[in-house]
Amino acid sequence: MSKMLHKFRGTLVGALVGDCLGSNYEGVSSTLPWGEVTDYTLERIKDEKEPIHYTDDTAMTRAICKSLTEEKKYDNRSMAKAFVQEFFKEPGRGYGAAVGTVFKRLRDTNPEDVTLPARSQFDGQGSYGNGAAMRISPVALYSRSSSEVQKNAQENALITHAHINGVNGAVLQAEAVFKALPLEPPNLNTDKFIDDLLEVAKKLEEEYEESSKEKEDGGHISTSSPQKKPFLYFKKLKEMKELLNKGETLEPETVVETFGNGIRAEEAVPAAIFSFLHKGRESFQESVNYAISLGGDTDTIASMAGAISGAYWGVNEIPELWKSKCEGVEEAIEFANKIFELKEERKDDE
Ligand code: F2R
Ligand code: MG
Ligand code: MG
Ligand code: MG
Repeated sequence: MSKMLHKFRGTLVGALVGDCLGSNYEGVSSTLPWGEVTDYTLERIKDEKEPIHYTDDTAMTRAICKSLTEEKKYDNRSMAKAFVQEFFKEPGRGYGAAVGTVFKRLRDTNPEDVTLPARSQFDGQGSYGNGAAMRISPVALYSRSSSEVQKNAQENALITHAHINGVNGAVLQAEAVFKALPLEPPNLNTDKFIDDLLEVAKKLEEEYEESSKEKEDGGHISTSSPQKKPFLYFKKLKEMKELLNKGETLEPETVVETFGNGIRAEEAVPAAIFSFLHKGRESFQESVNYAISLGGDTDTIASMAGAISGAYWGVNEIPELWKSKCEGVEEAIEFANKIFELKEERKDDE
């Protein structure tokens, strides 16, 4: 099997197992002892008779995979349709409280512009939830360049999340997966990885500040809300670089104090990238267990850390136990195969 196919499978299976295992703890208010997490993920699940179910994180990731592989191209209308279909087929997968309204409006009004329902949420602010970031890994697999990753991730996020922090979180998560794909473990240059993401964050947040100024002068802007904390992701990534260079195992409490662990994209995305850079350089398993130990939005943080770590390590480095216990692994592998083929075909168009 080609090394890259191994990594494509690692990305989607990594996102899936992170979601399934993390969902056991979603919403716990504090960090979790390491022993509690590893006892669950490495021992207690051995006794599970039923598959461990995936949640909305995976349901939406599957919808993106379906749209890409059916259309054989990135198409935002088709993405919106796939989200709506997936949601109404299984609305009980633990979706965010507000996003269902977006799907209902998309279904009932079929707007020409599929970003319209999301833009009216939260008094026109849009959602800053992590729901756009949590599903974005297939977009990173499909896209051929950083600029394509950014464009597709942004468009995709805007279907449900109009708040700039929800959108930029999705772009940064997609970029993290995209940048992990070509790396050869176990030699991870964390400074270089963060520097590349810092560059992306700086560009995104500078563009936003510029367009906000233009908006004040009557110009157009794609997201609806003001950035209350300018250069938020850029600053968090800078702090991440400093923390990582301390060269010691960081207590989850310190990490949560720095980045947060909640449902906001601005918390969950940095927490996931950090879990990969801090523990994912050791193994896939450590990365996901560490992400869960942060507490809070554990399924989503572990799913995003799992996607990046899976892109880095490849599917064979994901514990067999996890692959055997989680619902939907076979299908994730099939989607990875198809997106890999699609990308190979698109090489001819370059
Ligand atoms: N929903 C959950 N977990 C809750 C419990 C689930 C339980 N296990 C069950 O089965 O019932 N998890 C999932 O939701 C997160 C992704 O959410 P998404 O897609 O971003 O949704 P939404 O509704 O857009 O945003 C989430 C909430 O954030 C608050 N919020 C967002 N923007 C806001 C704004 N501008 N102002 C004020 N509040 C805002 C709202 O409370 C939203 O409902 C993932 O964790 C996924 O696993
Ligand atoms: Mg979930
Ligand atoms: Mg969650
Ligand atoms: Mg072709």
